[in-house]
Amino acid sequence: MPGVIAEAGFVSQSAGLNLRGRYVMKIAFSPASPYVRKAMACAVARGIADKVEIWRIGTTDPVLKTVNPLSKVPTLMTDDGMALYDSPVICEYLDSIGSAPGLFPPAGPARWKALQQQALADGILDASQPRRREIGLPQDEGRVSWIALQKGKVDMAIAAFEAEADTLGDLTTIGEITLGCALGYLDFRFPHEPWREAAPKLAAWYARVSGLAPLAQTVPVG
Ligand SMILES: N[C@@H](CCC(=O)N[C@@H](CS)C(=O)NCC(=O)O)C(=O)O
Repeated sequence: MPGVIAEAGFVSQSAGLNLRGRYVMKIAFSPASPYVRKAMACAVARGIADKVEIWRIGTTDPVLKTVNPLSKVPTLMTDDGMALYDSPVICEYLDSIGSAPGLFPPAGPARWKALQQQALADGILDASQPRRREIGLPQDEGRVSWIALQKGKVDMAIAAFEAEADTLGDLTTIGEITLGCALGYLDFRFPHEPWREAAPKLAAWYARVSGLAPLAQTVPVG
C-alpha cells in the first residue's frame, strides 16, 4: 500500500511523506463538499483535526484517481499509506483513533440507529447534489420529473427526522453529525427552498448544534 502514495505522484506535490519519511494522514479536500465536511466534523469531534492534513485537489485531477478509482472527495490517505473512501468508511476510521468518545456506537440498537440516520442524511445529500447540477441544465420533461422525484426524497427524509427530532443529541453519533452536515448543505445550496417550516423541532435542534465545534469549525465555503 505505501507504494500507492508514491505512484500517485503526490509525495513530491504535497508532502505525503514527512521529513522522517513517514506518511502523514491527509484528506482530499474541497471546502464546499458536504461529504468532506462530514469527515472533518468527525475529526473535530474526535479531537484529531490537527492530525489531518488538508490536500486540496480537484475531482478531475488525474492524481486523485490513482488513489481512488472513483476520483471523489473525500479520500483519506492514512498514516500507514492506505487510501480510504467513501465518507462512512473514513468516518469510521477516524473514530478508531483518538481518545474522545466514539461516534459509532458498539453493535446493538444504538449502532443501527446511528448508521440508519447516517444513511438517511447521506441520502439527502445524494439526492440534493446531483439535483443542483440538473437544475442548471435545459429542463425537458424527464429532467423536470427526476428533479421533482429527488426533491420528494429530501422532503420525506426531513419529515422522518422531524418525527424523531426529540431523540437527537449534541452531535454525539455519526448519524447526528451527518444530519447536521446535510441540513447545512440545504441551507448552503438551496436557501430558496426553506425546510424549517415543515420541521420546527428539527430546526430547533439544528439551531442548537450549529454552534458546536464539529459544525461551527467546518462551515462550507464556495
Ligand atoms: N458517497 C460518497 C460521495 C462523495 C461525493 O460524491 N463527493 C463529490 C464531491 S461533494 C465528488 O467527489 N464528486 C465528483 C464525482 O462524482 O466525480 C461519500 O460519502 O464520500
